[in-house]
Amino acid sequence: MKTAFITGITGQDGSYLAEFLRKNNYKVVGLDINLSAEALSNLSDVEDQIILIEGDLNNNELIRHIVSTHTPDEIYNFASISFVPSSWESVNNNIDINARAVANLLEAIRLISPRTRLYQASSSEMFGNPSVVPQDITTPFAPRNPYAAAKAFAHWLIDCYRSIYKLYAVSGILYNHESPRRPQHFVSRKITSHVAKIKYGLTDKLPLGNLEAKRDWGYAGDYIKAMWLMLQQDQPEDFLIGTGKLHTVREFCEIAFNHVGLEYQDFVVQDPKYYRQIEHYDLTPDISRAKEKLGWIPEVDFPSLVHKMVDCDLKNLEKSLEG
Ligand code: F7E
Repeated sequence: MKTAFITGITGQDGSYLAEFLRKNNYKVVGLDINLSAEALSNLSDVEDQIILIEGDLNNNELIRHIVSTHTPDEIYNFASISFVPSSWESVNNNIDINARAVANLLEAIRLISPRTRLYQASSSEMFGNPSVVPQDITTPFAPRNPYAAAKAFAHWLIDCYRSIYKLYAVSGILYNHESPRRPQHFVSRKITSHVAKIKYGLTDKLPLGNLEAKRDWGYAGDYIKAMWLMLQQDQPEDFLIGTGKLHTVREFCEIAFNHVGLEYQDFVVQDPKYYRQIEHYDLTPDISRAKEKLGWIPEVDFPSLVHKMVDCDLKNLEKSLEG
């Protein structure tokens, strides 16, 4: 039985991966800063099958203790401050969690368990507003916010440890990946949760920022398989993971509202508060390497993703209204 250690286990990616690894007979150890009942809701199907530890990824002593106690075969580092606009309000926190903690994790592996394989959650945000479309593994990074800058630091550190210490450490450069478990401040879930509330008459407005902003949105449940595959290769390598297709926020709204028989134009209002200082329009990857080397392809297409999220928000709301 293999052992995996997942940081940020209660989040969207952590919880889907925990379910996937349990199905594949892994022993799963998970860390999160908050293990309240609400925070654990994503893990309800596997909570009693995993070892949960409440703590901070920046607690170096704790991380070393976990690595030496469990000597995991695989570590997946998802713990992160991931909302881009707020990275300007907490620059030091961003550096602590998204950069410094990765250094601590790498040192723990190097000193205690060098055979442990590490997956680091890198981000398409590291490319900034790229002139090369689609991006590939040779596209230069040009971070445009503290989140992306900290992620780029961690990304290069992984690269250094891989080449100097020969650790099996890799970064997945992931594009936006969504699901019913996405927190509601991200635009995808903000839209689908509002569609459900509007359908049930609980609100009649959805305030949004730039409707022409484009993203490459995929399904998180697909992407965790790519992460796992990245740790099962003969040689450690980084990969870009996305769908290769761009859609606007406007298209997202159109599909989500149409799914419940409504028109987005009747409810969406534009609020300057949600505009970004710098917007990226062309973030989409060339996924041919992932297809060829990992045998990975995204299975859920864009309309199905939006429908899945709306359906789940409708169901949850029905349940809470009944209760
Ligand atoms: O914004 C536009 C906004 O906040 C998507 C994180 O996982 O993916 C995510 O970062 C787009 C942007 O995600 C609203 O301007 C319009 O263009 O859902 P988001 P993100 O910033 O792309 C990357 C890959 C990560 O690594 C991050 O950790 O939607 N937009 N109106 C809006 N966005 C929000 N949040 N709210 C709006 O009202």
